Amino acid sequence: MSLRIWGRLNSINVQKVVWTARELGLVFERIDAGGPFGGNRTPEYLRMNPNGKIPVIDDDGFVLWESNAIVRYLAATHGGGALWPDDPRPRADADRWMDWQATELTPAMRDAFMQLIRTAPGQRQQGLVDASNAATEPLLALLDEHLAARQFVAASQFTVADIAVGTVVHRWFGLPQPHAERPNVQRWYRRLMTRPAVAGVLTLPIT
Ligand SMILES: N[C@@H](CCC(=O)N[C@@H](CS)C(=O)NCC(=O)O)C(=O)O
Repeated sequence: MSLRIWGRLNSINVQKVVWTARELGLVFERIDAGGPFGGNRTPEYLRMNPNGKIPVIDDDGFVLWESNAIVRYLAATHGGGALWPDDPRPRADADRWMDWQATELTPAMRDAFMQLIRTAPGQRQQGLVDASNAATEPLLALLDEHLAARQFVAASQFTVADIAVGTVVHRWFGLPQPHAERPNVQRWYRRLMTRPAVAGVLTLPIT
Protein backbone atom coordinates (compact mmCIF):
# COMPACT_ATOMS: atom_id res chain seq x y z
CA MET A 1 0.00 0.00 0.00
CA SER A 2 1.20 3.49 -0.80
CA LEU A 3 -0.45 6.36 1.01
CA ARG A 4 0.60 9.96 0.44
CA ILE A 5 -0.76 12.92 2.39
CA TRP A 6 -0.27 16.51 1.23
CA GLY A 7 -0.40 19.29 3.79
CA ARG A 8 1.54 21.24 6.38
CA LEU A 9 1.27 19.84 9.87
CA ASN A 10 0.11 23.07 11.56
CA SER A 11 -3.25 22.76 9.78
CA ILE A 12 -5.93 21.15 11.94
CA ASN A 13 -7.35 19.48 8.85
CA VAL A 14 -4.03 17.85 8.10
CA GLN A 15 -3.55 16.97 11.78
CA LYS A 16 -6.82 15.01 11.75
CA VAL A 17 -5.70 12.95 8.81
CA VAL A 18 -2.21 12.26 10.15
CA TRP A 19 -3.55 11.42 13.62
CA THR A 20 -6.01 8.97 12.04
CA ALA A 21 -3.31 7.36 9.92
CA ARG A 22 -1.17 6.97 13.05
CA GLU A 23 -4.08 5.48 15.05
CA LEU A 24 -4.48 2.92 12.27
CA GLY A 25 -0.77 2.16 12.17
CA LEU A 26 -0.55 3.09 8.48
CA VAL A 27 2.70 3.66 6.65
CA PHE A 28 2.47 6.96 4.78
CA GLU A 29 4.48 9.75 3.26
CA ARG A 30 3.51 13.33 4.14
CA ILE A 31 4.44 16.11 1.75
CA ASP A 32 4.48 19.66 3.15
CA ALA A 33 2.10 21.86 1.14
CA GLY A 34 0.06 25.00 1.71
CA GLY A 35 0.85 28.18 3.64
CA PRO A 36 4.55 29.07 3.42
CA PHE A 37 5.30 25.76 1.67
CA GLY A 38 3.01 26.59 -1.26
CA GLY A 39 2.65 23.94 -3.93
CA ASN A 40 -1.13 23.82 -3.66
CA ARG A 41 -1.91 26.07 -6.64
CA THR A 42 0.10 24.24 -9.29
CA PRO A 43 -1.78 22.63 -12.19
CA GLU A 44 -0.78 19.18 -10.88
CA TYR A 45 -2.10 19.95 -7.41
CA LEU A 46 -5.31 21.53 -8.72
CA ARG A 47 -5.93 18.37 -10.71
CA MET A 48 -5.95 16.49 -7.38
CA ASN A 49 -7.96 19.15 -5.54
CA PRO A 50 -9.53 21.94 -7.61
CA ASN A 51 -10.06 23.89 -4.36
CA GLY A 52 -6.30 24.26 -3.97
CA LYS A 53 -6.67 23.32 -0.30
CA ILE A 54 -4.90 20.90 2.00
CA PRO A 55 -5.15 18.06 2.91
CA VAL A 56 -5.27 15.74 -0.08
CA ILE A 57 -4.44 12.05 -0.06
CA ASP A 58 -3.45 9.60 -2.77
CA ASP A 59 -4.06 6.03 -1.64
CA ASP A 60 -2.76 3.74 -4.35
CA GLY A 61 -4.16 6.03 -7.07
CA PHE A 62 -7.36 6.99 -5.24
CA VAL A 63 -7.26 10.76 -4.69
CA LEU A 64 -9.46 12.34 -2.00
CA TRP A 65 -9.86 15.80 -0.44
CA GLU A 66 -11.97 17.13 2.49
CA SER A 67 -10.36 16.17 5.76
CA ASN A 68 -13.37 14.54 7.42
CA ALA A 69 -14.10 12.48 4.30
CA ILE A 70 -10.44 11.39 4.28
CA VAL A 71 -10.57 10.45 7.97
CA ARG A 72 -13.68 8.33 7.40
CA TYR A 73 -12.21 6.75 4.28
CA LEU A 74 -9.05 5.71 6.12
CA ALA A 75 -11.09 4.37 9.03
CA ALA A 76 -13.40 2.48 6.66
CA THR A 77 -10.62 0.92 4.63
CA HIS A 78 -8.14 0.21 7.40
CA GLY A 79 -10.03 0.41 10.69
CA GLY A 80 -12.29 -2.64 10.58
CA GLY A 81 -15.01 -0.71 12.43
CA ALA A 82 -12.61 0.35 15.16
CA LEU A 83 -12.59 4.11 14.57
CA TRP A 84 -15.81 4.44 12.58
CA PRO A 85 -18.45 1.97 13.83
CA ASP A 86 -20.14 -0.34 11.31
CA ASP A 87 -23.51 -0.09 13.08
CA PRO A 88 -25.45 2.80 11.42
CA ARG A 89 -26.53 4.48 14.66
CA PRO A 90 -23.16 4.87 16.41
CA ARG A 91 -21.71 5.66 12.99
CA ALA A 92 -24.27 8.46 12.50
CA ASP A 93 -23.48 9.69 16.01
CA ALA A 94 -19.79 10.01 15.06
CA ASP A 95 -20.68 11.64 11.72
CA ARG A 96 -22.90 14.14 13.48
CA TRP A 97 -20.07 15.35 15.73
CA MET A 98 -17.69 15.54 12.78
CA ASP A 99 -20.18 17.74 10.95
CA TRP A 100 -20.57 19.83 14.11
CA GLN A 101 -16.81 20.31 14.20
CA ALA A 102 -16.65 21.38 10.56
CA THR A 103 -19.75 23.57 10.41
CA GLU A 104 -20.07 24.98 13.94
CA LEU A 105 -16.97 24.73 16.12
CA THR A 106 -14.23 25.50 13.59
CA PRO A 107 -16.00 28.50 12.01
CA ALA A 108 -16.72 29.91 15.49
CA MET A 109 -13.13 29.77 16.70
CA ARG A 110 -11.40 30.65 13.42
CA ASP A 111 -11.08 34.41 14.00
CA ALA A 112 -9.66 34.01 17.52
CA PHE A 113 -7.04 31.65 16.12
CA MET A 114 -6.23 33.78 13.08
CA GLN A 115 -5.91 36.94 15.17
CA LEU A 116 -4.00 35.55 18.16
CA ILE A 117 -1.66 33.20 16.27
CA ARG A 118 -1.43 34.24 12.63
CA THR A 119 -1.68 38.05 12.91
CA ALA A 120 1.17 40.31 14.03
CA PRO A 121 0.48 41.82 17.50
CA GLY A 122 0.22 45.39 16.18
CA GLN A 123 -2.39 44.43 13.61
CA ARG A 124 -4.70 42.34 15.79
CA GLN A 125 -8.35 43.29 16.02
CA GLN A 126 -9.57 42.47 19.51
CA GLY A 127 -13.16 42.87 18.32
CA LEU A 128 -12.77 39.85 16.07
CA VAL A 129 -11.28 37.85 18.95
CA ASP A 130 -14.12 38.86 21.27
CA ALA A 131 -16.79 37.92 18.72
CA SER A 132 -15.09 34.61 18.04
CA ASN A 133 -14.83 33.84 21.76
CA ALA A 134 -18.50 34.73 22.21
CA ALA A 135 -19.44 32.32 19.43
CA THR A 136 -17.16 29.51 20.66
CA GLU A 137 -17.84 29.46 24.41
CA PRO A 138 -21.49 28.29 24.15
CA LEU A 139 -20.34 25.44 21.92
CA LEU A 140 -17.71 24.40 24.46
CA ALA A 141 -20.32 24.64 27.23
CA LEU A 142 -22.51 22.30 25.17
CA LEU A 143 -19.59 19.90 24.64
CA ASP A 144 -18.75 20.04 28.35
CA GLU A 145 -22.28 19.06 29.30
CA HIS A 146 -22.27 16.32 26.66
CA LEU A 147 -19.03 14.85 28.04
CA ALA A 148 -20.16 14.94 31.68
CA ALA A 149 -21.16 11.28 31.72
CA ARG A 150 -19.12 10.06 28.75
CA GLN A 151 -15.61 8.95 27.97
CA PHE A 152 -15.85 9.75 24.26
CA VAL A 153 -17.64 12.24 22.02
CA ALA A 154 -19.72 9.66 20.16
CA ALA A 155 -20.84 6.08 20.61
CA SER A 156 -19.15 4.30 23.52
CA GLN A 157 -15.67 4.09 22.07
CA PHE A 158 -12.89 6.26 20.69
CA THR A 159 -13.97 7.27 17.18
CA VAL A 160 -13.20 9.61 14.32
CA ALA A 161 -15.41 12.13 16.15
CA ASP A 162 -12.86 12.37 18.97
CA ILE A 163 -10.18 13.02 16.37
CA ALA A 164 -12.11 15.75 14.53
CA VAL A 165 -13.35 17.56 17.64
CA GLY A 166 -10.11 16.85 19.54
CA THR A 167 -7.88 18.64 17.03
CA VAL A 168 -9.99 21.78 17.28
CA VAL A 169 -10.23 21.69 21.09
CA HIS A 170 -6.45 21.23 21.22
CA ARG A 171 -5.99 24.39 19.17
CA TRP A 172 -8.52 26.27 21.30
CA PHE A 173 -6.82 25.39 24.58
CA GLY A 174 -3.51 26.43 23.02
CA LEU A 175 -4.63 29.98 22.26
CA PRO A 176 -2.82 32.52 24.46
CA GLN A 177 -5.86 33.89 26.26
CA PRO A 178 -7.81 32.99 29.44
CA HIS A 179 -10.04 29.93 29.15
CA ALA A 180 -13.31 29.22 30.92
CA GLU A 181 -13.30 26.11 33.13
CA ARG A 182 -14.62 23.16 31.13
CA PRO A 183 -13.83 20.26 33.46
CA ASN A 184 -15.35 17.50 31.34
CA VAL A 185 -13.81 18.74 28.12
CA GLN A 186 -10.46 19.10 29.89
CA ARG A 187 -10.63 15.57 31.34
CA TRP A 188 -11.48 14.13 27.89
CA TYR A 189 -8.79 16.24 26.21
CA ARG A 190 -6.13 15.16 28.73
CA ARG A 191 -6.94 11.51 27.94
CA LEU A 192 -6.71 12.16 24.21
CA MET A 193 -3.28 13.64 24.69
CA THR A 194 -2.03 10.37 26.25
CA ARG A 195 -2.70 8.45 23.03
CA PRO A 196 0.56 7.46 21.37
CA ALA A 197 -0.83 8.45 17.94
CA VAL A 198 -0.98 12.16 18.84
CA ALA A 199 2.80 12.29 19.24
CA GLY A 200 4.37 14.52 16.62
CA VAL A 201 0.93 15.84 15.66
CA LEU A 202 -0.78 17.54 18.61
CA THR A 203 2.49 17.85 20.48
CA LEU A 204 3.78 20.52 18.09
CA PRO A 205 3.53 24.23 18.89
CA ILE A 206 0.36 25.91 17.64
CA THR A 207 1.39 28.09 14.71
N1 LIG B 1 -13.06 21.73 4.44
C1 LIG B 1 -11.68 21.53 4.09
C2 LIG B 1 -10.92 22.79 4.49
C3 LIG B 1 -9.50 22.74 3.96
C4 LIG B 1 -8.78 24.02 4.30
O1 LIG B 1 -9.40 25.08 4.54
N2 LIG B 1 -7.46 23.93 4.34
C5 LIG B 1 -6.67 25.11 4.62
C6 LIG B 1 -5.67 24.81 5.74
S1 LIG B 1 -6.52 24.31 7.23
C7 LIG B 1 -5.87 25.48 3.38
O2 LIG B 1 -5.67 24.68 2.48
N3 LIG B 1 -5.40 26.73 3.33
C8 LIG B 1 -4.57 27.19 2.24
C9 LIG B 1 -3.13 26.95 2.49
O3 LIG B 1 -2.74 26.33 3.49
O4 LIG B 1 -2.33 27.38 1.64
C10 LIG B 1 -11.15 20.27 4.81
O5 LIG B 1 -11.65 19.97 5.89
O6 LIG B 1 -10.25 19.61 4.28
